[in-house]
Amino acid sequence: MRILVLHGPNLNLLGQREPEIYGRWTLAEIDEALVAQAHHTRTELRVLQSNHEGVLIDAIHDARLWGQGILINPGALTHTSYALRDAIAAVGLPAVEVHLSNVYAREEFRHRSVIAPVCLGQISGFGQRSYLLGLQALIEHLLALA
Ligand code: CA2
Repeated sequence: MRILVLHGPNLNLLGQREPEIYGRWTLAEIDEALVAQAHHTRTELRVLQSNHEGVLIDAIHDARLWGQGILINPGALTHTSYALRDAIAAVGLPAVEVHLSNVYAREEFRHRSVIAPVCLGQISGFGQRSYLLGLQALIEHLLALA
């Protein structure tokens, strides 16, 4: 199985700023933990962080040719990007949305995700564990289809 893991804008700063909100793990540490977890089910991850909406959209389009699912933290694009939402809907790959922070316990503009309606589900508020829980849910979903 092959899964695309996408990290959206500013997540490259993880571990360097606002640890009280986003935790102390760097993105490289999160990716390492995801790859280790995926390994148990012989799942290959292709990981990308970008600060550019179009780069994320291109990666989603490409995943149609090689992947079975998408794990995504869209960052602030969660709340604004109909283009990212349309890309996920267009490729039709099962996607899971994850957030480090509990977006519903924060500012009101973070309470709405335009991405969530085209995902299998959303996990929010468990720090780096949100990613691991999201990956587990996605892999279990894909295995149930196989
Ligand atoms: O909680 C999450 O994972 C978010 O997707 C993070 C986004 C935010 O806009 C969403 O509402 C919730 C922000 C990512 C910025 O990451 C930073 C990391 C360290 C320092 C500053 C920003």
